Amino acid sequence: MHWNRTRECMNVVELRSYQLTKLKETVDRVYHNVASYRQKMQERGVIPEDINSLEDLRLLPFTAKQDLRDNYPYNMFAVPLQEIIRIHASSGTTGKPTVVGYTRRDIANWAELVSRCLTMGGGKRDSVVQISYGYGLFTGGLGFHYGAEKLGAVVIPTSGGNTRRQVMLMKDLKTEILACTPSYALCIIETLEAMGIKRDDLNLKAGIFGAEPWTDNMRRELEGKLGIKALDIYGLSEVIGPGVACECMEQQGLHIFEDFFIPEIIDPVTEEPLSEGEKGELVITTIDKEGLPVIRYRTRDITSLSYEPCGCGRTHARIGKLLGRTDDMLIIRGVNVFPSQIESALMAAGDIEPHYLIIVDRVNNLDSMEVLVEVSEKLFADEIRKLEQVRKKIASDIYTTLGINVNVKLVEPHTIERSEGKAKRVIDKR
Ligand code: DLL
Repeated sequence: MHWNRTRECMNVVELRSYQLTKLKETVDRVYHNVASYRQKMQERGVIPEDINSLEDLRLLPFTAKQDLRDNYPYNMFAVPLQEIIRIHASSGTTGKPTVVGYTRRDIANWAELVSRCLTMGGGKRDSVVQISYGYGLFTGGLGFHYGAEKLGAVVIPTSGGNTRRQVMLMKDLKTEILACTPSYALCIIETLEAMGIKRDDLNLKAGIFGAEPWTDNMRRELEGKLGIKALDIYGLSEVIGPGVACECMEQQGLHIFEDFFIPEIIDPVTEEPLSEGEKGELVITTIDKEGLPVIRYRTRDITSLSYEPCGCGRTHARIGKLLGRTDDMLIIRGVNVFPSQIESALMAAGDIEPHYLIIVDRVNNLDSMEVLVEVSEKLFADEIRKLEQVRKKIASDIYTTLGINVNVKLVEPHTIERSEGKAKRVIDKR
């Protein structure tokens, strides 16, 4: 099933030529309409006429979140404000948020992209879609909303939170597709259990989970507990929001919609391009955006690219499941660790609940990592010896996969804070 076969299954030669045409238009537009792009290009001695092949993309300067901050709020918009009909903002942890703007056409294109993602999850005109991503400045809720409406689905805009009510509606209204963060899906699962609702009492078929890293092991947990196919969706506000890339039913990586975005993978330190399959920082150029086009935007997200044909028939390249953000990478006694790697090791250990918290500190000038993990009610009631065995096994599994010693602490069920949106899994006290 495809939402837009012409575009999603485009012959690759045609796709490249289409991309080049759109890239040239975009570069020309930002050069003339956005002072900071013009200035950066001038510093590099590049003019729009220099872009004559897709490889010429490399001549262009990178764009970083800092550029958006420096031009806060509107200076990177490529159209006058009268053409902007929507603003979203990404939740910066410090300082001002990053403000992004959409024209009417951008909103329509975004809906097209999210409709494609929902279709990947089996969504159809008569599907009941519950949107439990937060509505508001965050792009998750409204991004999904317009996509699901465009699909023609029955849209239930519950937003995040009020989980018991959320679950009641899910059951009564026979929700088939659930859209939320994977950590909120965990919270929903717990609430289902607390309310005595079994997965067979529900009508759920698929979950479209994203906005934060999650592992294949977590996927198995969510699929098993909800009896669904769980698909990964990726996106970021600066590029458009959810719908930059999404998994199809093959679950072998996320198709990045190449008729709208050109992906590159670079070494985050040297900024040199990496080849297919190599892990590095994802860089995205938008080629069909009016309000806020971005040129070689450094996402800080770590993944790899694959141009192998996919069983689903879509011709768009795929990015691997995201490992995490460069800024979330922890350096523990010289070893680079992503929280997702800890998640993988934990979930493989068995006997634990999928709720954990990583605490990093410096003790006597040495980095220390403590991992708090909830154990099942059953195990918690067990004898200390059994608990100690589980604890040791987890620590040794983490040592085997990551080569670092961590202090694993088993905690009582329901003691780690639950999340309705993006989970905060790391506390770095250093
Ligand atoms: O999180 C957009 C979104 C909403 C995506 C709903 C998917 C579903 P921001 O708040 O700007 O936008 O955060 C973007 O979140 O750079 C990644 O670091 C992270 N992220 C998003 N999707 C995934 C994913 C939305 N599937 C930042 N896997 C991105 C891992 C993800 N990380």
